[in-house]
Amino acid sequence: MLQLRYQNIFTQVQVRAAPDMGVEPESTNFPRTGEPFFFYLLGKLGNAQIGPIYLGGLGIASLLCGFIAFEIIGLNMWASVGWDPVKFICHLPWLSLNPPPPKYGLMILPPLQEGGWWLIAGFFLTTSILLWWVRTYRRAIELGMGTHICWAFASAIWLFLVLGFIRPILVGSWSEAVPFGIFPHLDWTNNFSLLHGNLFYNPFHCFSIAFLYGSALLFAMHGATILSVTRYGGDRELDQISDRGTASERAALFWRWTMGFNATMESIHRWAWWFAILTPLTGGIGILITGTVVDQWRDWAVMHHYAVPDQYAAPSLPD
Ligand code: 07D
Ligand code: 07D
Repeated sequence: MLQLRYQNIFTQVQVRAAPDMGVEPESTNFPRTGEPFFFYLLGKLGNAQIGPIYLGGLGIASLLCGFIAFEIIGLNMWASVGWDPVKFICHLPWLSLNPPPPKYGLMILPPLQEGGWWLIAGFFLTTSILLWWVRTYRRAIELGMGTHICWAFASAIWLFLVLGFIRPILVGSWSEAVPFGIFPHLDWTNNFSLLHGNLFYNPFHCFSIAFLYGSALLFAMHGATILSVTRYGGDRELDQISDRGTASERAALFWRWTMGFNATMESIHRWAWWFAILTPLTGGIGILITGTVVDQWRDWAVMHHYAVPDQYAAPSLPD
């Protein structure tokens, strides 16, 4: 038994038992579907049991809208290479479905080939994401859980809405929104920064980066800490919150020794939650104020004395 535990370094021992159906929620509008089954290799990554899954009306509506958006994007991309299947596969990362050009402003339905399809796909993608959000909220309530996960997801949706909906409306043109496409959306990101005088000088981009890096660091520290005290029962994190045991004592002591301060078994999760949430939350603020409140970030930074004015000036040549 002990040997098995150390062989499976990525997960705990896999226990073979009857599938666990989980708690029965008080009311559901659909029965849960599908017989649970076991997948050995997935058990190496997490739980080997797949299902039962509960989709419900919201889940089905969301998947349907997501599928429509995905199809519109995919078919437009395929059409853009003359319906050649080989080109479609080979060029996929570079293919794009673009928003309407600036001349159409915020027109509700410009010609389909000039951004109309982008608007329709955007509508279905946004509906799909919002419906999925409601689903997460409803499932959490149904299970008697807090709604922390839903609010974290809402923070990502905030950035998504700012990028593709709220900011384009504020500046009066869909053309400002992000295209659908793998590399095209990276080009958009680069161009956005260039057009607005280098996003690095936008303090909210700085906040977002600090929280992003901070999230990665906190996640690594927390994951590593828990794994390192698992032998003392530290992986039963909730038990350690309500009844601090030797695992949390050791973990806390480690961080007090190495950096002078320790989070608690509970507060580390609040730290992680806030860092993750603040990444897109501050990011969304940064994008929202770009081109609306501040147009050129480097100029703004020079004005506020945290950039030097002549950094990019051409060197003066001798006569
Ligand atoms: C690991 C969870 C799983 C999610 C995955 C992504 C799709 C897109 C494509 C229909 C961490 C699934 C991908 C559903 C399918 C089409 C055309 C999450 C994990 C595996 N980006 N971005 C990527 C999205 C923006 C930026 C990758 C989405 C902004 C940079 C992937 C959005 C800006 C880089 C992707 C979005 C921006 C990426 C990997 C929405 C500024 C990369 C994502 C809805 C924030 C990286 C080639 C990942 C890359 C990358 C998806 C928005 C910048 C395709 C869905 C406009 C600089 N982005 N992105 O793992 O390799 O996320 O690009 O807002 O370097 Mg992006
Ligand atoms: C995209 C939230 C939306 C996603 C949702 C999920 C599906 C389905 C399917 C799972 C990510 C939808 C889900 C559709 C999934 C399956 C199957 C969150 C998203 C709702 N930057 N930059 C950021 C850095 C530069 C630029 C944030 C670093 C340059 C722009 C982040 C560097 C230029 C924007 C960040 C760097 C530039 C950003 C994103 C370094 C380009 C944004 C945070 C080291 C040359 C975005 C304020 C996030 C933002 C953003 C990091 C450089 C441009 C912290 C580390 C100077 C235009 N950048 N960046 O959570 O918020 O994204 O900015 O150089 O819009 Mg940046």
